[in-house]
Amino acid sequence: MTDSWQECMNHCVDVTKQAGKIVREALEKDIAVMEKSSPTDLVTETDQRVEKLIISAIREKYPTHCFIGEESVAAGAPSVLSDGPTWIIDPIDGTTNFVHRFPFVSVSIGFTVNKEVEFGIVYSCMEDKMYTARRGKGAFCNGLPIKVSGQEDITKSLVLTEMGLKKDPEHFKTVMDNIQKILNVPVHGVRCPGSAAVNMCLVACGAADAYYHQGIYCWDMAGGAALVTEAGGVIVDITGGPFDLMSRRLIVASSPRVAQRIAQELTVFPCGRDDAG
Ligand code: LIP
Repeated sequence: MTDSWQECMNHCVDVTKQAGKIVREALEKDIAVMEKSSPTDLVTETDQRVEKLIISAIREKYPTHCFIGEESVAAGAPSVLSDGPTWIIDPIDGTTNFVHRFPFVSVSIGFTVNKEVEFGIVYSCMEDKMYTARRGKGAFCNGLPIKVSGQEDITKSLVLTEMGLKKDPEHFKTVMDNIQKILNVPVHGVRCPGSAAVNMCLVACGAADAYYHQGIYCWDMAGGAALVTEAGGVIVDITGGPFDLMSRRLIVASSPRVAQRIAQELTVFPCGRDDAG
């Protein structure tokens, strides 16, 4: 029996390659930067162009499928996850990195059916690394299998997070306090690479042992989520409970033990939901 989602995944890899080529070419030219919700929430003409290209190339082949795209939602499209086949797209994850040519910039696409991630593709454009993961079939980087470190000891872990959400001073203080708590566990170190999707791929390939974040979006998480689980890692809610793709928060880790130990340290703050309307 043909696996129709595998056909979608093959198409997704082709489309992601085209998108990645545009991002790489744009890095060679002047980048005009626009602000979205705040002076630190950036968007470029390339984000918008790449999202349009991805959606039109997929819609042409799969006209009945649904889409949630970062720039489409910014322009007013709904962000609701249905049971139907849904493509969740971040055309440039790490836009601030892109603007500064800081080398973690990715195109991230996750594909869900019945609200479950079937596959995820993350192309780290400047590193030229194509990460792919299909449910039940493993995770790969440029075609070679990858796996998490398997680290169980938080005190031997390298932990990733981001300092994103700065608009609300109280939340920002919690973000900084949480980093301090994790550093005090102690861990080997904390890093903020600037692209949620790349962060998940770094955990998936064992270069880091965990990543946590409150205040991101489903398009930052969907592609990388498949990579982490297929590489043998875990993905849970920031509280340590079950992961919810629309909850805007997550912990991914090399082992359940490291994930739960991080959850134990973190103070949770309300960051809304993607599907809150
Ligand atoms: C970004 C994330 C990054 C986070 C930023 C932002 P974008 O996504 O990948 O990790 O710190 O606040 O959400 O906006 O570049 O797609």
